[in-house]
Amino acid sequence: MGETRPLAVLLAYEEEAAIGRTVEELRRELPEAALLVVDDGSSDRTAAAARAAGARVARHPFNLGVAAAEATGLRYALRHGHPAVVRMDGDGQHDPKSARELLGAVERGAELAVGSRFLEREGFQSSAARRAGNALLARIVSSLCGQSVTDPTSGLRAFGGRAIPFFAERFPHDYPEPESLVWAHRAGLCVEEIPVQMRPRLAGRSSLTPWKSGYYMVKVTLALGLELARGRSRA
Ligand SMILES: Nc1nc2c(ncn2[C@@H]2O[C@H](COP(=O)(O)OP(=O)(O)OP(=O)(O)O)[C@@H](O)[C@H]2O)c(=O)[nH]1
Ligand SMILES: [Mg+2]
Repeated sequence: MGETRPLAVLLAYEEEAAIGRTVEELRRELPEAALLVVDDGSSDRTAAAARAAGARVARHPFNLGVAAAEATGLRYALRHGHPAVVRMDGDGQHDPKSARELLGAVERGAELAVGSRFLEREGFQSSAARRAGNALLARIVSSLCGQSVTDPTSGLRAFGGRAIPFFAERFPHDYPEPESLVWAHRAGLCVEEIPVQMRPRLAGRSSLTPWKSGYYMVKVTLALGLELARGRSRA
């Protein structure tokens, strides 16, 4: 209790090659934040590398997925009284300066601030196929939320106010980002997109193989379709 610092939560799965440098950069460039690495049951030396670089580590005994790891970070923040949380990738793709901007938006009243690569279209833009998938999801999520959303798959996001207990208690399964925007909107949370630049991963391998990307699109589109049906049945 009594923590006044924001908390940076780094999600990491099999990131032994990148997590050390990511932690070191964050400690240097975002010294105002406390730091937690959530190691989601990695079989490599992710947890040890994060600790060696000076991070506190919460470790899942087996792999539970990004959504559960995000909730672990938010529960930690609630328990320790952190007023704001910024979630970042453990592979160095997210710039600490952008994290600071998202935390600034939370300080000004946003409850969920999402870093968008596509508002100013600068920095690492991902592959053409993934941009196309993102554009499709952006159209669906924008129409469900009645608010323009340009980067619904962004994992660089900050939480404050009611969004911390809300997403500590419930989370969409598998890939939570697009669905969680719809949930936040329905709960009346203040959601804001902020332009950010991302970078290529520092080292290691992407968890998203072409097969998994296909699964991602089908699963998330179906989940958003269910959200649409739920919204209609409530109306
Ligand atoms: N908690 C948790 N984190 C994961 C899991 N899979 C990947 N991650 C982390 O989530 C972040 C994003 O995953 P990436 O594999 O880099 O996916 P991406 O950033 O969309 O893809 P690239 O641009 O190719 O790096 C990274 O920090 C990973 O370590 C998982 O099963 N559980
Ligand atoms: Mg990545």
